Amino acid sequence: MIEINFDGIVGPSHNYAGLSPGNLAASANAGRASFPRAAALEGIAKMRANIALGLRQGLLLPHARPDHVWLASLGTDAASAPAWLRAAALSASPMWAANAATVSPAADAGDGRCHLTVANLMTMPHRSHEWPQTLAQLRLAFAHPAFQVHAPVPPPFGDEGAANHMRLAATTDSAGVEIFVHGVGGGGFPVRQHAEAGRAIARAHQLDPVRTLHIAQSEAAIAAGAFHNDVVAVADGLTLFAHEQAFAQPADVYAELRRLLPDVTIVEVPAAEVSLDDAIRSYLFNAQLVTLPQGGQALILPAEARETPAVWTWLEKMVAGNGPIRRLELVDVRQSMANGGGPACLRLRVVADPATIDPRFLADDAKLERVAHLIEEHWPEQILPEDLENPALWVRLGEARAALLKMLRLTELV
Ligand code: SUG
Repeated sequence: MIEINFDGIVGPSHNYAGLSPGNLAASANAGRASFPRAAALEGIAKMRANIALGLRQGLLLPHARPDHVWLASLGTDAASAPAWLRAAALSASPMWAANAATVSPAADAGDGRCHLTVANLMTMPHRSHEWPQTLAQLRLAFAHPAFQVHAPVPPPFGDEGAANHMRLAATTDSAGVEIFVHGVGGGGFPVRQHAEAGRAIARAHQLDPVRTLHIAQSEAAIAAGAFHNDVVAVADGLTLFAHEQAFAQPADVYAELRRLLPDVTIVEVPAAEVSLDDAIRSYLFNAQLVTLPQGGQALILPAEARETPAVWTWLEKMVAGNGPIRRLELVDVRQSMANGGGPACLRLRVVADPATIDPRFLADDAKLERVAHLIEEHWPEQILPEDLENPALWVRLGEARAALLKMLRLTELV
């Protein structure tokens, strides 16, 4: 069993329509020109850098955009829909694979299978129509009996997938502690993860209630723009890396973790050294915290972490110390960052035997190089807000995705 990071390939419609209230980066960049080709190539470069570190890499595919099926279900189409609805049907948001599903490794589940529940993403209209296409992909990729793929939790219980879920475990094969993090208040911004959704998923995944925590995110974090827990905390192995203001009751959370996992290391970043605003601006906690094959943990950080002085000072001090995180790797995912999605948003972690996964969803350098060439040929260089109204763009988006599906022999996803 190993951890495989499935990254969402950035779709050809990547644009800045400002569709996510509470997501400060996306709101600040609304109306700007986007660069889908560069965005997708940044994502490919991140995947290749992770492979170079010895990590296993998988892929998830962009969705059909505009989503004609969704628009039809609303009694409209791309030509006659109001502008905001058209933009919602064109969003490339499925790139943020951390929001695709919640994953419980086999070692945690009563039936010894790896469980995945596709996220309903119901709070934001542009994300609420992702799940049917995500579910189709997960059912293909994880068709082996080692997995069980579940349909989403029904409304009104909002679920944002792995972005609000953490797991701590000594090894990939040993039973872990799973933590579901929900919002209670958002300080004027929407709360996207509902407590009842986490409880429903824990039941469906047959998790041991004794080793499952349902905890509240702090209202201050959501109000500061951390609408997903993975913007203020991340876990890997026996390490929890969190901001002091991530959770509503941090002392209780830490005490419970220390009781369940006496070897846990909690690396808490004090607000006095890194403010919540700096943490969110730099996406410090949206790093991929990974265990390297040669041992030791690394943080794969957005380049913005280095450009935020308080954050970089703190990180340098941390890696010079005796803690478990010894290595810092920077990646440039600026196009995604400008929509509020960092390195960890772009990936979904699955613990599995790679032989049980449909190989079309697994990536190596050679495949990623071919995908990069296809992106260079087919992805639009730039999208301006007014381009979203242009039927020629909609046709081009369909052709670009079709070319990718054909190359990866995934044409059943059409
Ligand atoms: O849901 N941005 C995404 C960013 C998701 C980040 N994911 C994690 N933290 N795991 C969101 O807010 C912006 C799209 C736009 O405005 O066009 C957007 O959907």
